[in-house]
Amino acid sequence: MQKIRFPQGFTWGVAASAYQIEGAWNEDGKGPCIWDTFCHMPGKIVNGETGDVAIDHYHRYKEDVALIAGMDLPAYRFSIAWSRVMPEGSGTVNQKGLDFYDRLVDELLKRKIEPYACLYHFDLPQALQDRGGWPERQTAQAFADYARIVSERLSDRVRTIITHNEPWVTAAAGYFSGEHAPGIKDPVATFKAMHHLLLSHGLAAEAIRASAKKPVKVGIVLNLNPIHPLTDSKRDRDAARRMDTVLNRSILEPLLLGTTPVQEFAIGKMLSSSLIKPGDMEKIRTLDFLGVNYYCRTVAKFDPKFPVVAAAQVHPEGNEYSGMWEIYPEGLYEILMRVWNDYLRKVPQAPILMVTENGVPVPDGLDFDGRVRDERRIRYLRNHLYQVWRAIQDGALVQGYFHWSFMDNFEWALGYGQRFGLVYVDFQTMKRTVKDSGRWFAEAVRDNGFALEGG
Ligand code: IFM
Repeated sequence: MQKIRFPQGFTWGVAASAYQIEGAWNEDGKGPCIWDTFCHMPGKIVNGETGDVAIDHYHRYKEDVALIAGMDLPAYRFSIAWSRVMPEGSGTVNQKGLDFYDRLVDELLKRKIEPYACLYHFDLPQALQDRGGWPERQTAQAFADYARIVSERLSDRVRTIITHNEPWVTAAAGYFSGEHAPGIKDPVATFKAMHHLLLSHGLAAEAIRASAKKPVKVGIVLNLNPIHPLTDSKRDRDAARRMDTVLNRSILEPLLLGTTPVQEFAIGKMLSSSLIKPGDMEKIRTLDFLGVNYYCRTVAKFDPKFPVVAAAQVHPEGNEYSGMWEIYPEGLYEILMRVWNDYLRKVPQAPILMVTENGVPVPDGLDFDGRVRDERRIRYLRNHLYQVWRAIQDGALVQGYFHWSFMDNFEWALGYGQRFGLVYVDFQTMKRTVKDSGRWFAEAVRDNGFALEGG
């Protein structure tokens, strides 16, 4: 039986985000965010569900931190709700909102859990959306002001501050497909939003570093997928290449190389001269930490119906799927190697590279004895962690892995139906139960590895 071990000092953790777990949507001075508005609109979310209460983490954070500690997990990635800290998105600071994150960080540190704080996980203050949202350049400046306020309060204790979680999803799902808040479907707005999200990263990084009380690593977390053509035809290969440009290169290149491939598309060419101001690209190219969120690959075929990319995602028969996506562990190896070889190896000071999300929705339930036997998630974990380990063996300096998610929670437009947690949550009583996968993961963390057999 071969046992694999991760390098010494490898960071193990779990991840979550504010809107998906906190609840308390209008408590202690919090202002509304775009997800509050979106969920309250009929027909947007499965079963009309909302994050109003979510899993009540705002009131139960001590219990939740105790659970993380009980599983001996050394790191926790959480996000801060901008509209809790600044109800209007700019201007007045809500001390009670900041106090919550202060208490959360103290509780984590008390239990020797390293906090990784993310400033933005899809939840723009509604007041800023009312002024145009991410397609407006001023939102990037507002974000930098907010980043400074958080940094002034938390940087004496938080050593890694992440500006954005999945800016590509913020732009594409929020402004292109409209599946996410604010529910807009406009390719021009999407391109603008994408640039301002990246710019806001650069401006925030500057603000954080200038205000930090102690050295802090500033990073970003990206959703990256390998894109595979459905067939070997030139049309499908070109379609996959275009999708790769939009999905992966248009984010990686500005952040790591200071260039952008958006001019490869007519709309990008048309917009970029007015959108990208002198100095923007230099500001964007700044990273101490790069997180990769990996869930699946994308299989693409030529389809002229789709604007911009003329490519569509397909789901070939015979592959393995979860409630949301294809399960394809090898893709994690592929994307890590690509990020390492094509980008990080080429930059003079490579940022720290970690997997910051990876997980699977499984329709878990409590068995008669109160246990959750989620074997499918254990298999998923084993197979994906093996690919992380392989990437490390092949030279990619991957320094950590955070599982998504710690607890079952609100899965955006899909509501509470998709359970991603290592911890089962009864959404009526809010009782938390560590699943079998949670125990398996805790054991792997304690051992810094696991036996390959049984995968
Ligand atoms: O739940 C989300 C998370 O908010 C961002 N990354 C993907 C997860 C699963 O969809």
